[in-house]
Amino acid sequence: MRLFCSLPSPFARKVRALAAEKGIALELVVVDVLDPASPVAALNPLRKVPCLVTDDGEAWYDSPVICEWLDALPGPRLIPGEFATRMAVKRIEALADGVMDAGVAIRLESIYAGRAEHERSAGWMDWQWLKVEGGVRELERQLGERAWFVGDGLTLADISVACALEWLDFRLPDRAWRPLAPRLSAWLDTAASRPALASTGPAQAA
Ligand SMILES: N[C@@H](CCC(=O)N[C@@H](CS)C(=O)NCC(=O)O)C(=O)O
Repeated sequence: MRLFCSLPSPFARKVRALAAEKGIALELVVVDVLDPASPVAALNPLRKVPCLVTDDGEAWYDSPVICEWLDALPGPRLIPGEFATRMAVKRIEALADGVMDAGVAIRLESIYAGRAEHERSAGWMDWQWLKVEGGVRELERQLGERAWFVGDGLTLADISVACALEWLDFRLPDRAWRPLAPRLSAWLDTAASRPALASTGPAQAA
């Protein structure tokens, strides 16, 4: 199976970390999504990574769908089967994905080559940051004093949150989220040391 990705992408990292937890080997195909000639355009009409191409040539996107696909393969389940628990995991995943979406929007606003410097909007970036702050505060509330977001072990919820927060540290270091969420900040330092996360970290992509 081939995973079209960029190495710093937090969405692709979710998939890579979930696969690592399950012991699934993925062949990584690193692409530049902002290149109009990127091979991803022929696989995902939205021109985004990650995109998983399975051995039968089928292309799967986006990251929640790919995670479901991979989680159905043998190995520890990271998306619980029981409905209420499953939905709790999916909601945390959605919150983490929303934080990533807003963070990536800030990043693209500041680097997209098709935009002149005077076209970049500080107001738009601040609007996106409000979403990051809201998401981070809610994640802090949802975590509470627990070690895991849902239940008593690792799920896709924990992987998603760790990928979102480490990406913020990596790409948007001047916008501090940690003072907003001290418990989450401490939790991340432990969670990120897990081998599947440590081996896929954004700093390794730099
Ligand atoms: N909802 C998508 C979001 C993926 C996404 O935004 N990926 C970024 C890279 S981190 C991308 O490919 N951006 C290219 C673009 O927006 O043109 C997912 O969960 O996979």
